[in-house]
Amino acid sequence: MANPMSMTILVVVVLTALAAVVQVTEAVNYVVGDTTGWAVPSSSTFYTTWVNGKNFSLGDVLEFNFMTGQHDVATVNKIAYDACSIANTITTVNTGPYNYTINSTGTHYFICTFSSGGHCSGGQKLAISVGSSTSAASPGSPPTTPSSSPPPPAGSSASSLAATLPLVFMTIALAFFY
Ligand SMILES: *[C@@H]1O[C@H](CO)[C@@H](O)[C@H](O)[C@H]1NC(C)=O
Ligand SMILES: *[C@@H]1O[C@H](CO)[C@@H](O)[C@H](O)[C@H]1NC(C)=O
Ligand SMILES: [Cu+2]
Repeated sequence: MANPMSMTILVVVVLTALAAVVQVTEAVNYVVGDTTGWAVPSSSTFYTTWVNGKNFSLGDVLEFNFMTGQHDVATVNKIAYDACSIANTITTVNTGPYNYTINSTGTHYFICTFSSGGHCSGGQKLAISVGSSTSAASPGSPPTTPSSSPPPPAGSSASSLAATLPLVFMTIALAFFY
């Protein structure tokens, strides 16, 4: 059966696996615009500045604070984001406050469609870049100079690998007993 050496290895392996799980599932809640909330800001670069220095990851939550009927949150593509076009929104949420859970990698674009895009033109627009995993180094490219092609969606494979990693560790650990 188990000798002290294999027991020690088992404990180390299990702890490593647990650490991996905790790191992957850790999610951050961001209040968009902090105390300003989701509004027409005093400076048109307000949300670009707010994004600076933040590392967004899968599972993180963006909390859009606004009064229902005064603003909305629409997801759009880069072209609509740049032009503040409200003609081709992907999704629109009219009820505030609204928690958006980040569920894909790449760049996510949000605008307010009020005043035929006037709120967006006034700076109520948000673009965030999402890396592949919590622990992995983010691409680090500033959202002020986005490339024409979005980063490859490598997130699903990375996170599924992270999820199966503890299982692999457990299998190796059990092998010491049989
Ligand atoms: C974002 O990630 C980079 C590289 O991993 C790190 O240097 C930086 O401190 C992180 N920023 C924040 C706000 O956590
Ligand atoms: C959004 O998330 C925050 C933090 O978890 C929570 O306090 C708040 O009640 C949530 N709001 C909505 C509308 O779900
Ligand atoms: Cu608005």
